[in-house]
Amino acid sequence: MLVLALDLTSRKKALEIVEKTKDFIDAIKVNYPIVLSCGIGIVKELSKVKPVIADFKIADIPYTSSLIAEIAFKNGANAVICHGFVGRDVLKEILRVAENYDGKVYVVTELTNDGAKEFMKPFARKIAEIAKEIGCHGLIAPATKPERVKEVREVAKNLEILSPGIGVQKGKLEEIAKYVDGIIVGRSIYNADDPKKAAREIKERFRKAKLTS
Ligand code: BMP
Repeated sequence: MLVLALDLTSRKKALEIVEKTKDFIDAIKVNYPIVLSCGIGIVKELSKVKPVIADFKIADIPYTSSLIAEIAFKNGANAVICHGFVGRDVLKEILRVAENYDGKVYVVTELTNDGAKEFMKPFARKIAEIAKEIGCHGLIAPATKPERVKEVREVAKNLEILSPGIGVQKGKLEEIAKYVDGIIVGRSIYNADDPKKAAREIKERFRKAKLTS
């Protein structure tokens, strides 16, 4: 699975990129840049082309988190991404909303950036355990830290794992492929001279890496 991280602020450019890459991507991940620039309506628009993962990294009290999830699903998102460090009451509330829409909930265990080791790393394993225990659908784990993805896979068992950080952030696709179900890629695709070719090549690299791992 190749998820396109569509962190663009222009609706026109975003739709162009999706049109060019749609044969090679399996889902579109939207984050604050596109939704704050183009409005929540962009989710419905994109969902007509591919399933949309609303990456709002929800991290609030249960009530507010449930409102955010509700807005995402009501507007056509297939899945939401939330932070795990907020604890199980928040995750359960988001799951409750997701069930009403047959939607999925992905939980971030630890971010790809270096600074994540300061606070997130010590809790990543526990977050994965809780997400699994309460029935979340998947986890987001960092391609920049293959040993962390390996550990998350051990805990997650059959839970879906999506991994961002390939390309500009120098994540190690070949090393993480065997542990993950999908990769999330943004700039290496939408900033490429030929986004279609870039998406095709990354998808092929991932497929090969999975086959040989
Ligand atoms: P890029 O391939 O351009 O680096 O984009 C990565 C995408 O994945 C961005 O949307 C970013 O917000 C997201 N992401 C990440 O990079 N690291 C994480 O740990 C979690 C993310 O969701």
